[in-house]
Amino acid sequence: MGSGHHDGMTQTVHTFCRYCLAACGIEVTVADNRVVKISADKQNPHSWQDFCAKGRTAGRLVEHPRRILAPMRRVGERYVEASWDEAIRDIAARMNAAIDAAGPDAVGVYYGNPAGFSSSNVIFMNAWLDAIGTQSRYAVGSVDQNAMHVVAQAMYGSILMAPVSDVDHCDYFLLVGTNPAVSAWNWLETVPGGWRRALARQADGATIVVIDPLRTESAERADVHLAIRPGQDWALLLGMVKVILDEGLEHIQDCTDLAHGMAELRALAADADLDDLARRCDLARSQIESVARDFAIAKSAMAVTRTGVSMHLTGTIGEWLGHVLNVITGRMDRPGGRRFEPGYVDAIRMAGLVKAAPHRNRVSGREMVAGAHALAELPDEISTPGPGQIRAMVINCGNPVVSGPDGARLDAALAQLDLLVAIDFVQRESHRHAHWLLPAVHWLERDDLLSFTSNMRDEPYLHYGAKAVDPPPQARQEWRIFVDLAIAMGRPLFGAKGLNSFIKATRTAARVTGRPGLEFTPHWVDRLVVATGRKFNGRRLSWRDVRSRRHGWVLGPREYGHFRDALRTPDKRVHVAPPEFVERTRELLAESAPAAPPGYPFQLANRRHRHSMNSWLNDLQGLHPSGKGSEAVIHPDDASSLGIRDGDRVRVHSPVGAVELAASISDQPRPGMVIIDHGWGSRVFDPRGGSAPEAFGVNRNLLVDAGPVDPLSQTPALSSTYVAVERLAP
Ligand SMILES: Nc1nc2c(c(=O)[nH]1)N[C@H]1C(S)=C(S)[C@@H](COP(=O)(O)OP(=O)(O)OC[C@H]3O[C@@H](n4cnc5c(=O)[nH]c(N)nc54)[C@H](O)[C@@H]3O)O[C@H]1N2
Ligand SMILES: Nc1nc2c(c(=O)[nH]1)N[C@H]1C(S)=C(S)[C@@H](COP(=O)(O)OP(=O)(O)OC[C@H]3O[C@@H](n4cnc5c(=O)[nH]c(N)nc54)[C@H](O)[C@@H]3O)O[C@H]1N2
Ligand code: SF4
Ligand SMILES: [Mo]
Repeated sequence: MGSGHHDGMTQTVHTFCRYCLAACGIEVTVADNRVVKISADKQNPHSWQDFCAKGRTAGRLVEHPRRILAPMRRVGERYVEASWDEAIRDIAARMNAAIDAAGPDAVGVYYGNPAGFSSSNVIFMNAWLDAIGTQSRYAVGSVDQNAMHVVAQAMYGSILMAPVSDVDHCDYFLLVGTNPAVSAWNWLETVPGGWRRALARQADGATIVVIDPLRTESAERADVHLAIRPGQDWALLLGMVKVILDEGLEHIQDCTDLAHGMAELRALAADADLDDLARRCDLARSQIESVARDFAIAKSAMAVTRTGVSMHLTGTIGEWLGHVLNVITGRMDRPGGRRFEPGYVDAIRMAGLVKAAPHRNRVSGREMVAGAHALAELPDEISTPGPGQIRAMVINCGNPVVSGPDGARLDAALAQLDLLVAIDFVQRESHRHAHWLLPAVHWLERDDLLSFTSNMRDEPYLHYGAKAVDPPPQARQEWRIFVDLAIAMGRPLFGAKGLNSFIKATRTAARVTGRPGLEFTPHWVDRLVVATGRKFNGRRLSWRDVRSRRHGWVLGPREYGHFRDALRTPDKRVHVAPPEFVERTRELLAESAPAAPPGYPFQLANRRHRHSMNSWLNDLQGLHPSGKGSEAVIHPDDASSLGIRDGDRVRVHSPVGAVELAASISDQPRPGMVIIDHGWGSRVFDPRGGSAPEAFGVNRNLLVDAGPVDPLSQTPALSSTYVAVERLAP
C-alpha cells in the first residue's frame, strides 16, 4: 500500500484529492482496506486549504451501492457479469470488424474531465487511438476550456501556456466569469486557497471586482460587482482596452518590447464605440471607464477569465481580451500579475512533441481544437451514413449527455451505435445504451504523479499521489484497458511497431520470474519524467525523494522571469492581435446588439455548488441530503410578471428541449435570467441489481442548442441560451 503508517488496525495515508485541480492534500484513515475518514492534511505545505466536503466524502463514492464491480455485458435489457478476457476479446473483435468495414474513424472516444486527473489515462488512451489511427476523438474541452487553449496557442504559441495568478501580491483583482468562493481558484491554473488569499489581500486594501450576471458568493464579497449581460464580456473588455489605449494608460515598455500586433489592436479599439459596447454588455459607460482606469493605474493587478466567459458563442474573444488587458498594462511576469511557473517538468515542451495531423470533421468541416473535436458535433458524426461514420465508441470518464449541449440528441445517437463501451464506477445517464460497462479505479485506489499540471501550480510543487485503499479485485485502470485492447486488436500502441511485443514480453518475464516489478506499468513513464525533469539547487529530483515526501513537496520559491523564455511564438513575443480574433471581433461589432428571439425572453444561467462536482456527486447521500439543488431560480420582478411563487412547478423550454422543476424566487440573478444548476439530471442505473434507475434533478443542458457554436473554440451557448418560462397548473 502507499505511503503511510500503521497504528494498530488503522493506517494513515497522506495523499491528495483528485476531484479538482486544487489537489488538496488529504489525510486518509484506513481500516481493513476501507476509508474510515478523510481530513485535510495540514502538514501539506501547498495544497490543503481548499479542502471541502467533496474530498471529505470521497470514500462514499468508492463504496457506492451501485458501483460496477466487474465487466458487465448487455444481454437484452439486462447486464451480466463477464471476465476481463471475454470483455477485451469481444470489444476488440467488434471494433476490428467496424474498422474493416468502414475504416479507422469508425471507432471513436469521448473523454471527460476526470481523465486529466490520472497520470496515465490520457497518455494510454492516445496510444490506443494512435494504434487504430482514428481521428474520431471528442473531449470535454469544447464545453469547458477550449477558448483558453485557442487563445494560449495564438498569443503564446502553445495550447498549454497557462499563466498562474500571483494572488499574494495583487492590489486589484478583476475576476470575470468565475466564482472562486465556490469553485476554488482553478481552471488550467491553480492557487490553493486562492479565494481566501485574495480576501486577505482585500483586508490589506486590495480591490476585488467581480463581473458576473449573478450575485454569487464571490460577488457578495467584492468591492465592485458588475452584473453584466451574459455572453458580452468581450464588449466590456474591449471597452476597457479602448479606454486604456485612448487615455495613454498602457505600459509603454511591454507594449513595445513584449507585445506584437499593437498597431492592429489599436486600430480595432479605435473603430469600436464605447457607448455601443456599453449597450451590448448592459453596463454604464462610466462603469467601464472607471474599472479600466483603476485596473490600469493599480500598482499591481490581474484579470482572470474563466468558464463564465468561455461558455458562450463569443467565448474566445472574451478570453483573448482578458489576456490582452494583462499584457498591455504590464501585468505579465510582474508581482501581483500573472506569472509563468516552470514547474519540475516542461509540460509545454512535452505537449509540443505530440504532432497530430490536422483533421476536419466530415459533417461540420471543422478542425480539431487541442487534439479533439467538439462534443456538439458528435451526434451527427454517429448518425450520418458514409465513410468515417462512427459505429463504436468508448466513453472514458465522461457524462456528455449531461455535460454537453442538446443531450437528447446525443442520447438518441448513442442508441444507434453498434458498440458503446463505458468505463466508469457507476452507470450514469450517458452510459444507458452501453453494450459493455467496464469497472474503473477511483483515485483513492491508485497512485498518480500529475506531472503535466506542473506548470499550472502557483509555486514549484510536486506530490506523489499515493493510493489509500486497494481497488475492488476486478476494477482496472484505464491505461491497462487501452493497452490490452491494442494488443487484442493487433494494432501497435502509439503506432510504434514492436511496443506491444515489448509490453507482452515484460508481462511474461514478470510471470516466469515471479517478480511483478518487471512488468511494464505507467510508473516507468513517471520515473522517466522525474529523471529528465528540471533541476532544483543544481540537482535532479530523485525518485526516492519523490516517493518519500508524503505531504507534498514545495521545490523552491515562486520566481518571476520565466515567462519570456517559455513563450513558443517564433518571435518570442506575445501576439496581442491574432488576425482571426480581430476579424471575429469585427464581425461581432457589425452584428446588432443582442436581443432575445421572439417567444424566448429569458436567458439560462448556470451555477456550481460547493458540494457538486459537475455531474458526478449529486447522487451521493450526505452531500445533498434534501435532494435539493435542481430548481429554477427566478428574479422577483420576473416571477411577479409571470405569476410564479416560490415553490411553484414551472416549465422552462427552448426550441430544442423542455424541463419541469420547482421555482425558487431570489434576486441572485439579473432580471431576465433563470438559473438552473449544471450537473443534475443524470440518472444512476443499477446494472447489478436490476432495480429502477434513481433520478436526481433535471438536465438543464437539454435546453441548449448544439447547432450554433463559437467558431474559434467550438463551444455552444451553455450559459446564454434563450428560454421561456411558464407556470404549471398545480
Ligand atoms: N451548462 C453547463 N455545462 C457544463 C458546465 C457548466 O458549468 N454548465 N461545465 C462544463 C465543465 S467545466 C466540465 S469540466 C464538464 C464535465 O463534463 P464531463 O467530464 O463529461 O462529465 P462529469 O460530470 O465530470 O462526469 C465524469 C464522469 O467520469 C466518472 N469518473 C470519475 N473519475 C473517474 C475515473 O477515474 N475513471 C473513470 N473511468 N471514470 C471516472 C464519473 O463517475 C462521471 O460519470 O461539464 C461541462 N458542462
Ligand atoms: N464545487 C465545485 N468546484 C469546482 C467544480 C464543480 O463542479 N464544483 N468544477 C471544477 C471545474 S471542472 C472547473 S472548469 C472550474 C470552473 O471554475 P469557474 O469558472 O470559477 O466556475 P463557476 O463557479 O461556474 O463560475 C463561473 C461564473 O461565471 C458566471 N457567468 C456565466 N455567464 C457569464 C458571462 O457571460 N459573463 C460573466 N462575466 N460571468 C458569467 C456564472 O454566473 C458563474 O458564477 O471549477 C472547478 N471547481
Ligand atoms: S474537491 Fe474539494 S477537497 Fe478535492 S481538490 Fe477540490 S477543493 Fe480540494
Ligand atoms: Mo471544467
